[in-house]
Amino acid sequence: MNASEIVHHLLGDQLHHMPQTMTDQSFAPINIALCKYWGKRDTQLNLPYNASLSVALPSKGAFTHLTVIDHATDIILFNQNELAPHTTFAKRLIAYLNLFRPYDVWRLKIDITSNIPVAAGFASSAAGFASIILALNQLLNWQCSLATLSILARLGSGSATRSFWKGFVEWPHGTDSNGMDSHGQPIATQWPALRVGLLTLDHTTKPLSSREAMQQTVRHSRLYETWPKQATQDLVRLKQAIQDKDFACFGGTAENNALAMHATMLSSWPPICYWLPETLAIMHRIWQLRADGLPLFFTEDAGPNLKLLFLEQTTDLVKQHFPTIEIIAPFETSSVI
Ligand code: 2P0
Repeated sequence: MNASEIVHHLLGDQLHHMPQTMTDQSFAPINIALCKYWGKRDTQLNLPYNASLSVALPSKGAFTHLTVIDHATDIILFNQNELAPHTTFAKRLIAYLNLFRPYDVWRLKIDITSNIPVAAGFASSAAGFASIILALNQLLNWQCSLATLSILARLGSGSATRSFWKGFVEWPHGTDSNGMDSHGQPIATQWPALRVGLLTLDHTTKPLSSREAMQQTVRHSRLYETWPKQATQDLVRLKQAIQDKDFACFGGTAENNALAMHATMLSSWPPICYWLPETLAIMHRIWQLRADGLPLFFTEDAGPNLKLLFLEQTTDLVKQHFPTIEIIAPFETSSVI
């Protein structure tokens, strides 16, 4: 099935629902991958070669507000700025929305607000597409399960699959060619002492999108063939480490997984390198601090910024070493999704 057929299969008669006039604000958090999604077995349905695992940051993400408008075209606002219809993101978003209105032409004002830097490796598209599908579910009264919404969000962006739950979320690669078994699944175990520190080294938009980088790596990196095997092993180790609250294994596996993903990018041709000199300098500082006894690890996505992984009891030390860090407690009970 193609994306349109998947939508028909999952929503059926609900595709005839007419929208209410507006939605309340729908929010979805960003998720930080500890075992990365890197490479697609199906580029249209965003089906991955390997399973991945993330942790949600409940206070960071995207808010979407939808309003039905009497207008010839959709209007897209991103952080209060209107996007021109010919921009890459606007075209991608409108093509995505068209999947959900095959019978009736209604136009929307799509008002998205994000409290994270966009396209700088902070998983902004995941939160964006997840919040959009949550808003559509509300606007069109689909009453879909989160698993179904996760599949529908995947059609917009793969990593959005994991942005529907608090805490740790696994995204199995699945074996079904239509991807019906490839959606987010929450992991019940909590880890209240876990801390994620966002270290923003650069705010600028990345020159190559993660979508393009992923495709180029699959096609042109000789290291890529080792990647799904490593990711499969890392996922098992991470789940066990979460279960055992074994932070050394957890942090070490996550860091190694991120570096292995970047190794596939560096070994593609032409090479892809998201690291800045500052990124590498911070990596060396973390390795030195770890050698000196501080249990501190990092992960990095398709951008130069680092996410530090540590435990509550080392917060003051981490702040001393990295004064600009923004610290999130993913399992804090006051953080509401
Ligand atoms: C992840 N990333 O697991 C990995 C790690 C970036 C590095 O998922 O093409 O924007 O929309 O499915 O979801 C970013 O890729 O790609 C991503 P598409 P997406 O978080």
